[in-house]
Amino acid sequence: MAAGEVRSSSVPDTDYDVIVVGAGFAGMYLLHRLRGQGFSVRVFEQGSGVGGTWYWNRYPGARCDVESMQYSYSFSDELQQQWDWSERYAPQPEILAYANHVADRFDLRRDIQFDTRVEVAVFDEQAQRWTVTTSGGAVCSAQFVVLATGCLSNARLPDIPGAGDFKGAIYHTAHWPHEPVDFTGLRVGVIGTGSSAIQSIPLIAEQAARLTVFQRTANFSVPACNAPLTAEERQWFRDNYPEIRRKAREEMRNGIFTEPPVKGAFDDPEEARLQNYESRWTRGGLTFMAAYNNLALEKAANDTAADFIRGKIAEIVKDPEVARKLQPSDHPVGSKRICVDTNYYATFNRDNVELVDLRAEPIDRITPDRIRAGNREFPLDALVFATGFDAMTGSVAKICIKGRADRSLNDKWAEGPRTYLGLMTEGFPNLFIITGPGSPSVLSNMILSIEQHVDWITECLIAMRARGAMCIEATRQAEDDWVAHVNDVAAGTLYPQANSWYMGANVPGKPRVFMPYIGGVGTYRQICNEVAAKGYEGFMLSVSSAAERRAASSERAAAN
Ligand code: N01
Repeated sequence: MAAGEVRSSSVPDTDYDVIVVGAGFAGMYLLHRLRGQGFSVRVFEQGSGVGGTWYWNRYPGARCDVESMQYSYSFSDELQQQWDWSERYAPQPEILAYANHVADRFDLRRDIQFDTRVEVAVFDEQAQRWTVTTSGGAVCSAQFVVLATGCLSNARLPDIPGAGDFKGAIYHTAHWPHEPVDFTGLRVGVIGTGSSAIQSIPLIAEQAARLTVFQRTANFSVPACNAPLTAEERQWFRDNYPEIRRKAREEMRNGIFTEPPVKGAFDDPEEARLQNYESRWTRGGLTFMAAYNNLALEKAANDTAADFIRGKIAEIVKDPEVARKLQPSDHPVGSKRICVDTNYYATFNRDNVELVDLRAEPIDRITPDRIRAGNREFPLDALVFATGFDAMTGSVAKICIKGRADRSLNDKWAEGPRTYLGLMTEGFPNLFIITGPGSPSVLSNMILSIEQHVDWITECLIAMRARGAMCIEATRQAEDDWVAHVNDVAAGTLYPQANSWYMGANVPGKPRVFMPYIGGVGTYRQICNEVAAKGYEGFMLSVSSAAERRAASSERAAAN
């Protein structure tokens, strides 16, 4: 059956309590929690294995930018005590091995159907259930659907003239082959200089005969300072996990346990400020931005951090003209996700690497064997698109989702995503989103935010079952208020000043809305908990009579 074709009247092949879309870290934990509470659950996953983003993003150098001792599940103490991370930032194969270990350890695979996309989900107002159609043509019904589709899972290929004509090897960082790619002796082009490019460029440069990097926007990157984890370091985390996890959940804005900033950039004299930046730089990682508490709020404060990084680039890169091109100048540091690298800037000192500034020399065309940019020709054997994602909404938009009155979610979100708490959207009852727009999601340690959403949704379903409630739906008012709050909080920061994927600015035609909630994971958790404690304030819960429920159930049984 074609994508988008709706078969809501079809007889479902199977009924479930919950259908989960995606078997990344969110879908896996949700399955574990819900199954433990006696709900019948089916997970559909388009890949052939678990792991979501870590299943697809296999490019050279792929690593998480949150330290592995923290970018890991906390729900099982045995798991966090027993799993041995080898490095401060584990490489992609190890994170994928961890996902597979979790799937085996908690016996998840028996309820996951791989190689299967959810194409259509339609809410049946009479039955108060979702009818879901998969790429295999199966039709299932469920009381609840949960979109665990990931925020960075819909890879983007830019519309560059002639891209389809290229006859050499073509790769996208987010759809990397499962077998190793050998660039030895090849002339390679990389388009893009975001996190994926910044991680892969140093490794590709070591293999390729010649590497040309096509940069449209220079990005801020700080060193990862990655290293093997010692047994003592691992043990320190293990001994202190209860407090580390608690602080990360409740006290850190981004869900990453670190020394929190206690003052603003101008509370230190210049010398002390530079020392502070230096010590953050040599420690490495995303927590560079936690040097001061006003870096995301005040441009002048932000400039001090941005100047520090620009200075580092000038120190590292030998050719001053190349260094100048690599120095970001069009956005505050951190307003696009800061990158974390190993030897990125130093790679441009290599004789076999060239940087092309697309602002000065735009790509004119891709031909069968080269890129033409400015008035120059760059012959290539292989081309790597490190061009990112249609973030946060892209994977949801690929599913034909119809809520009340046959209204499509894509229509509702045409001017930008609207949610209540990033968890639900009005008019689409019993449809949950994990780490959806309007929640901290991509501004946080994703696994921490995933666990929070999964726990909240699970508790909600348990509460509904206890009350005999069939349906939960965000009210229009609660959604309007939340969207206004999300926008207000973002407007008080420097984030909206960048043309970032947070804003949808990387996808031509996508509405410019700051999508994640920037109020911090602690505040957000508190709000979600209070909403639940007040009987799911801002949501409508409807209780069908027992007779109605029995009738619906016997109708379904007869149809099966
Ligand atoms: O994607 P991006 P990414 N012509 O969107 C350029 C997470 N992640 O895959 O900035 C030329 O950041 C585009 O240029 P511009 C992390 O959250 C995490 O690298 O739009 N260039 C940009 O340079 C990250 O933020 C990890 O002007 C074009 C690049 O392509 C997010 O994923 C690792 C172009 C895209 O950069 C996305 O990262 C990897 C065009 N037509 C990813 N279109 C870690 O955990 C786009 N570009 C470490």
